Amino acid sequence: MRVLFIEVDTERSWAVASVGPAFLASVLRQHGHSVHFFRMTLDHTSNDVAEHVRSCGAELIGLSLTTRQWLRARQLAHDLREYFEIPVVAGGLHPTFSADDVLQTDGIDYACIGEGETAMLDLVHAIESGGSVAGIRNIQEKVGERPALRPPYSPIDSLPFVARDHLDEHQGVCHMTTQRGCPFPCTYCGARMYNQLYRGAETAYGRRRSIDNVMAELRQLKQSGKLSYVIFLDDTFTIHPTWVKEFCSIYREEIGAPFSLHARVETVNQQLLIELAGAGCSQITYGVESGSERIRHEVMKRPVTNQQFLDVFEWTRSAGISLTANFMLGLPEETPSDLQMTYDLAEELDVLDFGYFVFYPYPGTELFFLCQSKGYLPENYLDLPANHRESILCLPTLTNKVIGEYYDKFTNLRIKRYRDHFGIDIESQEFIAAKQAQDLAQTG
Ligand code: B12
Ligand code: SF4
Repeated sequence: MRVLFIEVDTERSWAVASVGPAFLASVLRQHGHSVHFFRMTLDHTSNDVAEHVRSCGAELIGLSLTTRQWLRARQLAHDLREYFEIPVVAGGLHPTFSADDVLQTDGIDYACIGEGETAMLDLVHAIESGGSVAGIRNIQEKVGERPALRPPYSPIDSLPFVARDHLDEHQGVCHMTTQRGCPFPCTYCGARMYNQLYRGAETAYGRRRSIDNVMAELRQLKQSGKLSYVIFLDDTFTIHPTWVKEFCSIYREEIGAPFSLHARVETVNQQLLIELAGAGCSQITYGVESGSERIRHEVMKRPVTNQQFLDVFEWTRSAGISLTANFMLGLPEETPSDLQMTYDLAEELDVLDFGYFVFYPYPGTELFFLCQSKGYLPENYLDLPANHRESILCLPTLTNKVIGEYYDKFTNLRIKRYRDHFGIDIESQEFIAAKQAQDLAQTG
């Protein structure tokens, strides 16, 4: 069967493309299906996408969706249905946790809940053979019950390497994932909700590829001459210190290309950072999120102190690794004085590269349910665009005006940092916004 995955862009600079379809594509190809990819950039209209659907002869369309992609994807699915009767399946974080809403849209026929590799294969076989889709685990139909879930894919090493033609990779910058799942309980995080989804399944959702398997993929990339930098997209690369140490020593010997990763301060120590730096780690992104220990501990379930951030940032710098820090503004129960603490911590951490985002309650997360139960979440939340600068919430402790003021303070801090470090004046807010998004797209 000819399957087309469409990536729906919502910002110019998020340019990696979803990793999920890149896994699905390689599994489908292994089974003889032909898989195509189309990126709907901000300049494309639904008509342009329809042209592509026609020219590639798609028989099934796959959409991979985070919540931010939902509004544009909903319109696209609706428009495509005006032209074709080609079945459309939506998967990814958003359909997983909002399947009923997603399936109410004209033009979306199926939602995939959770992991999609074998579910998509079964769906393709059913459609191709004219068989019934009912009863395919993980696939929810428009009308019908929530499907049973198959256990998380195991062993994870038996998955084929990702189809790299689905990723936007240039000049030898390659994206890698070495694991699925993150064990931490952060209440704002969409990713950790997979652990909840699969609670009680016969295989735990958290799985890490073996070092041999990851190295085999890296060697293949190196041999093809297409490897100059590796971006590890894993949620928290550093959760298994023994794995990481062993990986570092093999990577250093055999690959040696610089790489970046995401970590949590609780999962690193000075020695591990030195080993990572020795293997080529050139950049680490840490989520700081809030400078208020009350908000971090009580609202976000991140029991870490500000001093831990200061120590780890110092160790990271002294290991020679550059830092990116991410902050959130506008959390439930946050007050202006909490926001001030976040700003103060950002100043104290003295990071050149940082991202700052207004909190958005992703469906399925603990904070989503909290916002809903406390009446902070408007009923039409799925019709409201997620925006980095404004909250969709009605918070009793913060107004959008105050959140916006702090957002601007962060922007100004960024301008000041650039002026201090590079001696250049980057006054334009557009430049800052574009740089911020671009950096995050590079680092995930
Ligand atoms: C890598 C990454 C990125 C990359 C690539 C994006 C991508 N979509 O893959 C980049 C850097 C571009 C990125 C950007 C952003 N990201 Co991001 N990102 C991730 C991260 C860390 C890993 C994704 C990944 O590789 N997963 C591995 C694959 C294999 O898993 P998967 O995507 O879930 O796919 C499986 C199933 O869902 C299913 N499936 C997926 N798609 C489809 C499609 C079909 C048709 C089917 C049948 C099945 C199916 O099958 C797949 C294989 O089993 C996740 C965290 C996470 N662990 O999910 C956050 C995450 C997806 N990002 C998130 C966010 C918020 C963003 C940003 C908005 C960041 C921001 N600062 O605000 C931007 C904008 C992205 C956008 N377009 O909306 C949130 C999304 C929450 C939500 N509910 O929407 C997450 C969950 C992080 C979090 N902690 O909450 N991100
Ligand atoms: S550490 Fe990161 S990926 Fe893990 S649960 Fe917390 S926010 Fe999510």
